[in-house]
Amino acid sequence: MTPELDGHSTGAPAENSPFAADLHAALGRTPKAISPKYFYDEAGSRLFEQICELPEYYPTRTELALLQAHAADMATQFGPQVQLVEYGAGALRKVRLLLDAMPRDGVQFVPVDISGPHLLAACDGLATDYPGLAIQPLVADFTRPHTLPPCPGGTRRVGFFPGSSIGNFTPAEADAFLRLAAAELAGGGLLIGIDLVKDHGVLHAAYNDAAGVTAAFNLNVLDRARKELGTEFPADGFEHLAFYNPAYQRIEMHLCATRPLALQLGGEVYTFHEGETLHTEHSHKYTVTGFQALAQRAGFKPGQVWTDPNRWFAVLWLES
Ligand code: AVI
Repeated sequence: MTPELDGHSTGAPAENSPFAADLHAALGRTPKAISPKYFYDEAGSRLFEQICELPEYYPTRTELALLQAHAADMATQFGPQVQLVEYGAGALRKVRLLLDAMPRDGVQFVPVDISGPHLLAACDGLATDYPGLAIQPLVADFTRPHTLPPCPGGTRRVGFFPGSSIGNFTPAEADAFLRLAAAELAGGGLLIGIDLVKDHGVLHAAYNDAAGVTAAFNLNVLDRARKELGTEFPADGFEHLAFYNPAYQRIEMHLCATRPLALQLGGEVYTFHEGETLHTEHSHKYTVTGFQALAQRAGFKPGQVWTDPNRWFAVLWLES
C-alpha cells in the first residue's frame, strides 16, 4: 500500500546542508541508517548531558569514579613531560581529574574538537581554573588526518579519549581511529574509556530510561530535521527503539515507524512501512581482552587497566 504523504518540506534554507545530503542518503538506503553525529545540535547536547545524570545510565559516573580514584596512577604512566591530546574534547570535565594529578609545568594540553565555539568556550573556563596551563586548542575532526602542534623534545604525546565514545564507531571506524592515534602518539600512549559487555538488563535500562530522556534524545534527530530542513515528520510517526544485539555486542538505537509513512524531503518522497526503522546509533560494548586485541592490531601495546567493582566500565592504558 502507498501511504499518504505524511511529511513535507517547507523549503527551509538549509536544504543544501551536509545534514540534508546525509538524511537523503540515510532514507534512500536499505536498511535506513544515519550517523549518530546528528544527535548533537544544541538541544541534543543538552539532552545528552541529562542522560549522563540518569540513574540508569552508569557509564559517565562509573568512568568519573575511576578517574577520581586512579588519576595519579594513570598520570604516572604518562611521564613528567607530556603533550596531552584530548580527542572530541567537549566540556573538558573529565580531563580536569587528570590535570589535577599531573605536574602543572610539565603539561601542554591540546583539546581537539570539531565544534570551534564550544571548544573555545570550554578552554576559556579551563584557563581560568588552571592559570599557567599551556592550552593549544585544535578545531578539527579528529577521525580524519589532522596536524597536532609539534611535541618538544623530551615530551611524550599522550592521547585521552574518555566516555566510551569509541563504542559509537563501527568496527572499521574504530580500527581506523586507533591506527591514526597509534601513529600520532608514537613513543607515548592512549588512555581510553570503554564500556564493557554486561548483563543485558543493565544495558537495556541504560538506553530505555524511565524518564524518557534517551527517547527524546533519539527523536531529536527528527526535531532537528524539522527545524533545519523544514521537514514535517509527524510527531506520532516514530517511536524510540533501543535493544542489545548480542551478535554484534552492541546496543542499537532506532526510530521505528508507528504506521506506514511517506515523507517528503526536498522534492523526494521516502516511504516507511509500519515497524520499519531508521537506525540512528550503535553503541558497542567490549571485553577488555577483545579491545586490547583490537588496539594491538592497530599498533598499541596493552598496558594497565582500571575497572570498577562491577566490571561495567574500563579505562585502558595503551602504549604506542
Ligand atoms: C556518547 N556515547 C558514548 C553514548 C553511548 O552510550 O553510546 C551516547 C548515548 N546514546 C544513548 N545514550 C547515550
